[in-house]
Amino acid sequence: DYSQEPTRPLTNFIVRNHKPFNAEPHLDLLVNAGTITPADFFFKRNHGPIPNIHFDQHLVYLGVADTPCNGHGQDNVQWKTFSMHDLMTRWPSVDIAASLQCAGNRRDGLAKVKTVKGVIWGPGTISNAVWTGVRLCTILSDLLNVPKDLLHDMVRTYHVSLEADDHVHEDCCYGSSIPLRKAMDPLGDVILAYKMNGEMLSRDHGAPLRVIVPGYIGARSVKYLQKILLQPNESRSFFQVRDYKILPPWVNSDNADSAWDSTPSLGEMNVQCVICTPSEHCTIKGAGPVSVKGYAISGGGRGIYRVELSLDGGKTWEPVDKIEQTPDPKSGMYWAWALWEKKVPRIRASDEIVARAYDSAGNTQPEMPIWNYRGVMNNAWFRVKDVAQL
Ligand code: MTE
Ligand code: MO
Repeated sequence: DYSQEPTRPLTNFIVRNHKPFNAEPHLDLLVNAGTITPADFFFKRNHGPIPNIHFDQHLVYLGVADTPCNGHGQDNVQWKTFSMHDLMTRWPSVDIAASLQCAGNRRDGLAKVKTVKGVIWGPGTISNAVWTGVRLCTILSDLLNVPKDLLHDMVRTYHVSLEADDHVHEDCCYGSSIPLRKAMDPLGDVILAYKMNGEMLSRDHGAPLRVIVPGYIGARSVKYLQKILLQPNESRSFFQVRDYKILPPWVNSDNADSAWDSTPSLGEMNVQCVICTPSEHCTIKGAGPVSVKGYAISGGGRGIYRVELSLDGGKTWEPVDKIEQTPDPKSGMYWAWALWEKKVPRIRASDEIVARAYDSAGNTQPEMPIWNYRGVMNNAWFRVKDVAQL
């Protein structure tokens, strides 16, 4: 039922779907909005109608299962609950700046190679915000009466199933899981967030409560959070086991069934780099130098240490002039994107502008798109052609 959707500033966005609402900001607006993306420019990715959850009545359920389970309707779990008021008063809150990037960012590049399944996103399905909330590890250590030693043991094999209070057609609700080791890592910065950029979460972005899993694909940052279950297996939600996987290139719609189970679910992001301005087929007025701007990011908190630009389709490269990326002041991890810039003297119509990044582990990007049926994690060199400077 889409009769209660929030209103959105549509002019900032390229709308890929209205029901469910899926939209990415125009790239020039995204990069010019600065390091912290205001909600009005922040991409929006939904699998169903936006739920209307009553802040005061919302309860989050928390439990531990000792046998593998599917997460839905677990009778044998002793649930604990906390309200939004509990969350905001019982535990200290922290601010974490982190980017969310959909695993389907740049799916359009893979769709050009061969048919893919999914929303055909361009390169704007990423944004960065400061999230305020409570560390998941604080809540788990405090509320669950699991002895410290046992929790320490569970960290090696357990998962945290995260379920939403919404309705989607693929499954009973949106759900996902992350390894318990990520949730319990005090430097992993996983939080249950109720504020975005200093304001209470909007409905589009998960009100009243969402998970933020820094360094991971956006799909793990579950919005409208209702259930948290520690379990010995990964979530069996559609979104964990039948989606968000890089299926091998020989797998397509006919033979995907058997490949899903043998392919791991995505967690950490790969290295990504996009040119936001100038855009393909644009005309720049004036003969002066052109400022080429974009973003870059990697997964797992790895920083971007180099961004390179080519004007000749990737034959020769030069470093960009400036890369701005700030690590989290407490953990030292790079959860937030890097914005970069390079001034080039001029751009000729025959130039092909290409960008690529390297992260602190030396990971970089493939020259050509690597096709996969779900069209995820496309991080091929980013190319901009046909820019005219008059
Ligand atoms: N959580 C719920 N409950 N429902 C959803 O559809 N989409 C996921 C994730 N969490 C989703 C969700 C995906 S795929 C992404 S990329 C991010 O939320 C998008 O977050 P945003 O809409 O705040 O940008
Ligand atoms: Mo996503």
